Amino acid sequence: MEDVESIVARALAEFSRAADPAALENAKARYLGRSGEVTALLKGLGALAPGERRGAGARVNAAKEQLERALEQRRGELAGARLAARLAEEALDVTLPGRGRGRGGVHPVIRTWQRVERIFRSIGFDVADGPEIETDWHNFTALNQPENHPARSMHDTFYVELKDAAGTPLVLRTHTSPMQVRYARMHEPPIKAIAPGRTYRVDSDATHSPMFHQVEGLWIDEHISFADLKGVYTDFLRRFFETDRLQVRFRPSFFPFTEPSAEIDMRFESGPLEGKWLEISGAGQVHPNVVRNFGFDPERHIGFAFGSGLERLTMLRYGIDDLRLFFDGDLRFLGQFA
Ligand code: 2U9
Repeated sequence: MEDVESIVARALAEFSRAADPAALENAKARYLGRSGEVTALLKGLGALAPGERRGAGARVNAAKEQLERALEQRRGELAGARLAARLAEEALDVTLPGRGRGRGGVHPVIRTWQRVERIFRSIGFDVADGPEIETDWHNFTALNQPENHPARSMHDTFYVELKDAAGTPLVLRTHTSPMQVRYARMHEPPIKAIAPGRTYRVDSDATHSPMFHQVEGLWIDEHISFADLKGVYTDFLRRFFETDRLQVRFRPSFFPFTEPSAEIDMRFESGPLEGKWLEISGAGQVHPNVVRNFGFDPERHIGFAFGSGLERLTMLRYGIDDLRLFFDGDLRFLGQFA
């Protein structure tokens, strides 16, 4: 039978070869486990003659203790090696400079909004502000939009579950005009104001978003004409697009809140869009019924109004060809305006 010393030598060699805790525990089982080699020696002591038993017992027990100490030591070494590997892998260089906070930027449509406000303020226009959830009266009735007008349908307008004092459902404003109505009813002519803001319509495709931005202008006075409207709007466009080489034309049109009404087109005389007439706005003389709803006498006060889409102005200014880019939140696009 193999002597205790050589079993111990084999066990010690296996313990030190074990590269991970699982291999070490397997090696332990082979020697100190229930059917391990050292355990077998201990079990075999009973079969020895009483004279030999004491000496053999002492040797086997000493071997068992030696192996247990070696096992503990190797467990410690493997745990230490594992910790060292993790520390190396997850090392942090605390001397590196911090990443800092990302710098945000103003959304391109909001840049346009701010730019439009600045230009109109500089030519004497005030800026009106008002609620996005509106009464039916301010959004439609005051603007000469009759009861059966298709814009009032649920297909075109978002209704909310709240109602006004008369029990009529409130709407998400479909244009910024109700702000102009509120402003006009709180001021006396002459009135010069723009109303920029978010507006909502049940519409969603490549060229329409259910939420979009408008800016409307309103000018009410005693002796003004289409010439004043054209002069102000042309001046605005030239400053907005930073070029005097830009032409403006009016084409007849129809809106319930203006009479007569016009579409405003513009044409660049140079640049990538040179020579092409582009629709940019709607406009007109404020309808006498609307002037009456302001509380003014249409025989005395005459008003001009225009309305433009802020997304459209932004797309033409920066050469953007897809409306959806404004609403996707893609930083590769938005970062260009930071
Ligand atoms: C009041 C009275 C009249 C504003 C006007 C338009 C014509 C117009 C559209 C342009 C693109 C809206 O953003 S858009 O889809 N607007 O065509 N807006 S006249 O007329 C008003 C406004 C307020 C009290």
